[in-house]
Amino acid sequence: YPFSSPEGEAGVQLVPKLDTPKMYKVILLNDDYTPMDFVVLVLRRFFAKTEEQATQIMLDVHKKGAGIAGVFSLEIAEMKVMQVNQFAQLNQYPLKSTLEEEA
Ligand code: NFA
Repeated sequence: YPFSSPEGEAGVQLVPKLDTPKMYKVILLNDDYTPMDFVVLVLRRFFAKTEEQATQIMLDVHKKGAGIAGVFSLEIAEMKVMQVNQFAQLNQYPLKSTLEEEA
């Protein structure tokens, strides 16, 4: 549609946009009880981080209270949050992750 705007009066969408899908951050939250090694394991297992990457992210979460484990489409991000929270609960640790829409 080289000569027409995709939006009509009042910004109503006239042409379906093949948009870049929104991306979502999976945020890891700090707590006082989950062992550091367990957090590193989670980052390696569910976010494909190297030992070095996982350690850096874990320490960041530990010091700042929260940190980004990865950025994904909504469907994948929701699955990661479920997997992390379930795995932590199974191991009786309070570790939690949440979703946040990317800016
Ligand atoms: N704060 C936890 C501890 O001192 C480690 C931790 C890091 C927990 C990142 C959760 C997330 N054992």
